[in-house]
Amino acid sequence: MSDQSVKNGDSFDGKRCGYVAIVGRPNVGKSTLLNHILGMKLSITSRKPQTTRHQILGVKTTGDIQTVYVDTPGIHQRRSTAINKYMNRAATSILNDVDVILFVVQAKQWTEEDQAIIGKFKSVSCPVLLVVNKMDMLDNKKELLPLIEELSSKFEFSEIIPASALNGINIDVLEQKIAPLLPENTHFYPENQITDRSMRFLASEIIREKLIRELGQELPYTSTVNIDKYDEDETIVRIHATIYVESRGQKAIIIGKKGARLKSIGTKAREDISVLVDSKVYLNLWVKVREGWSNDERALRGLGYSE
Ligand SMILES: Nc1nc2c(ncn2[C@@H]2O[C@H](COP(=O)(O)OP(=O)(O)OP(=O)(O)O)[C@@H](O)[C@H]2O)c(=O)[nH]1
Ligand SMILES: [Mg+2]
Repeated sequence: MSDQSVKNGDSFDGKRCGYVAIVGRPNVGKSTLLNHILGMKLSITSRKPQTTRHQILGVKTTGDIQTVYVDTPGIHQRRSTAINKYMNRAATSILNDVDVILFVVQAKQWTEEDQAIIGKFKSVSCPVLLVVNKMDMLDNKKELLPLIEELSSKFEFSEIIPASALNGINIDVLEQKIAPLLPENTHFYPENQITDRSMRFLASEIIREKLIRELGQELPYTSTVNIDKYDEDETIVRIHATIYVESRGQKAIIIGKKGARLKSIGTKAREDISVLVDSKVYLNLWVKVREGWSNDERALRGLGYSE
């Protein structure tokens, strides 16, 4: 990524542009943070850990400053199935390729997984900013100073910023700290471009979000969504999508009594996709069983999990 930052002259007319990785363990609020910064729902979020599965770029251009955020899957230490490995790789592979790292943690919930991620920063040369998220959950604001002191002993962070991604607390401060750390550069993306991902991809993510939210703990972790067909004309976007699960039991759970669950997932997904594409949407959803896909490298690639 940084090879794009090669100077092509002496002056960039005050323009800055660079990559900012958003990393951390699952469920700390990385995607919520990106969405708040962009002022739109680009990256899916949920109460369930390991919601984000792929890197996703969110581009924000304000005057001379263009910041290219990279939301990543939560780095975890769970059982090492192929999909878990894929997600960890998607998160850690970019650490040496960005200009700034935002390390997101949850206030007062430092874990071994956080500690393990710190280990990965030893070999990076760019600044690491610590975002202590979910500050709104602290009972007493007096807890803040000792907390920051404790966290500052863990690594040489360039900044420690207490924030709430959900309520937008201190996010403007965070953005102000990032801007001067970006290299002088021409902008990589047109001013109005928000992501590198296709509508097709974003639609599949929205369906996955509704699945996660609708099923909560019941959701088989091993489910994924494939867009089989995506057609648009002036009046409507038509999408045919398949939810893949690993057993007939999982399929029955998702479909629900008389198809009620699948219908609800479909309705909610259609509403969100419609906002995103700014058009009427027809969504046809299927559920299919594909045994062992989450631990099968070839099946994973077929379902879009490729680097
Ligand atoms: N109270 C509170 N909740 C938050 C805050 N930020 C995020 N959350 C909630 O935390 C949960 C996880 O948020 P996500 O943004 O999906 O977390 P993530 O780090 O992207 O998670 P993965 O993609 O699974 O790694 C959601 O239920 C969010 O609403 C915050 O500042 N305060
Ligand atoms: Mg996420």
